Amino acid sequence: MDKLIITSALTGAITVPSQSEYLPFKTEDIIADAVACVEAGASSIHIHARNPNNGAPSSDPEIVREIAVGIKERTDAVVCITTGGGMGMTPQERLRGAAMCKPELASFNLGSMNFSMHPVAKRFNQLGWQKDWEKEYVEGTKNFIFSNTFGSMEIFAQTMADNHVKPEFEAYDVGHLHNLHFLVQQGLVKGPFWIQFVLGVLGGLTAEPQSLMMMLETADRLFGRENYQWSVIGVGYPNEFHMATMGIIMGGHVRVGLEDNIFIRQRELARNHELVEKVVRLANELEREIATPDEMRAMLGLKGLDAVNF
Ligand code: KMH
Ligand code: ZN
Repeated sequence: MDKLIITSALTGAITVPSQSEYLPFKTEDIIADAVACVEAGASSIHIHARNPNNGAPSSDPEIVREIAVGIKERTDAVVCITTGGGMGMTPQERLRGAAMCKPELASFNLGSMNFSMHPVAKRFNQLGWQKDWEKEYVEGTKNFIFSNTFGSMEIFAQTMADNHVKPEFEAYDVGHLHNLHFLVQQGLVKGPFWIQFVLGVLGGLTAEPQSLMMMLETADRLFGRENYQWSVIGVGYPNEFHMATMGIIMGGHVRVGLEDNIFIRQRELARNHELVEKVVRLANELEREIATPDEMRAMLGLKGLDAVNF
């Protein structure tokens, strides 16, 4: 098996500060978490911008750039910039950071879907919210459609190609793989593909072994096993570590981070680097070696840090 690529998704746009005191949202805290995760064994860092004053998700490309620069100054990690953004952002807003920074990787979401975390609101309506924007934001996800139409996917594909950014394809359901197949047929994207299976979102496929197997069988049939590499996210706890274990034993790769899960074990909040350390421990036990950033670059054919614009 190839060495294991571990991606750390530090903050995202779904987890809110009330959920965890460890969620980084100040630019320097996001960078510090990235450094700690790379030291722990992550070779790739998935970034979103946050308003450094109140922690709200932001699409400000200058903040994205500051984060990317800070990570590059202190690590040799592969930076993957989100184009998924957060609730209420247009596709054009979501693309700004990646278009400006021209990173080695950017996320490319493969279809529209419900994407909700509204059940979380109940707990904080009792406990109280830390930030004034959180209640409306979290409750608002009940009616949120994460929009990735064929029209916007065409723009994402074109923008990434123009800026020499390799897409990290985010597939939340089996139909998303068929959407990717359609984009291939249209000549909008070509392999070999780097696919992230995102399992456990409320609105997408569950984080169960059967779901992952169905995704893999479909991807094998559509693209051929030799034409893609995959990583898996289990959203929530213990999903993150169940899916990580499957990624480790099946020759896939793994993403963890507070964007997707806030717990290191039952009822115990995690720091970002602790999630990476736990995956490294699992991989050690299962005798799978960990990839360095440069080994990841070689495996995925990435353009290298010299070719980014940050
Ligand atoms: N928040 C994750 C479930 C993106 O940034 O483009 C998916 C994600 C999407 O990371
Ligand atoms: Zn993300």
